[in-house]
Amino acid sequence: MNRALDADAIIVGGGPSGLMAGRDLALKGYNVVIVERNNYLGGGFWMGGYLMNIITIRSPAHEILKELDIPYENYSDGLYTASAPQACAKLIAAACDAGVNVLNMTAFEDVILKENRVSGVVVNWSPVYSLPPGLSCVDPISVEAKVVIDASGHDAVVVRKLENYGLVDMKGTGAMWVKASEDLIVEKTSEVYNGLVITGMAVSATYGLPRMGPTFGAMLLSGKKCAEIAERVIKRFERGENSSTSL
Ligand code: 48F
Repeated sequence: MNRALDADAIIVGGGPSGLMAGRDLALKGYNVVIVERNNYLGGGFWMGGYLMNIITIRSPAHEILKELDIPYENYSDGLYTASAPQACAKLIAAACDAGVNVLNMTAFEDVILKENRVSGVVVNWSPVYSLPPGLSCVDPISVEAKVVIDASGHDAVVVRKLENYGLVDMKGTGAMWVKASEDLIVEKTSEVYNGLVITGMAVSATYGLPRMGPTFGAMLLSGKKCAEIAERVIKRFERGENSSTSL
């Protein structure tokens, strides 16, 4: 908990994109905290589509499978398959081995906004939200960081908060088109508001990109790109510079 209160990066959501981003940032030496509302990490990475245990990965994301020592098979030209539980378990282990801190059973509730910059998050213990009103008067806590990452999947909870405040325009995910969606998610992974970087399906929900189904290469590639962008945001913060980025 103490390390969580001194974070360089706070990642909301411990699915594949958040784990990938966290692992790469932690390997660079940053203090990373993943805030996850469930008691387990992995998000939608534990299963392929329609209750299948196989996930698909398109080239060039299979290079990340190699990097994480995840076994895979070549299904057809440029298309690879892997065991979902094995891939998910290995990615979680890689993030933890790299030094990522995890606050599980912890739900994102709000952002800290200072001088038009997302400067941290307000979180609470997840079960508080299911308690009867008379028992639920538990105040949340706020945790500051040099960068906040929205990796909360389709819900894009951090971006949605900024939309509620009238600060960004969130489009919501569009209809299915797997290939276009994968490429666009990686391309649009970015700092959408000063101090806030988005990755994974949160990118799709923010920009109105097509849905994609049980294919995960873009989640891993987006997480990697997110870590690079987040590092630039951290360095900018440490230099005392601000930015006026917005959607
Ligand atoms: O949904 P999730 O796996 O997001 P992702 O990393 O990957 C998407 C794929 O799994 C799949 C897909 C691609 O084929 O479409 O769905 O973009 O992981 C999101 C994580 O965020 C957590 C949630 O429990 C999950 O583990 N999360 C969502 N809302 C909150 C949250 C919240 N308010 N506070 C904390 N964690």
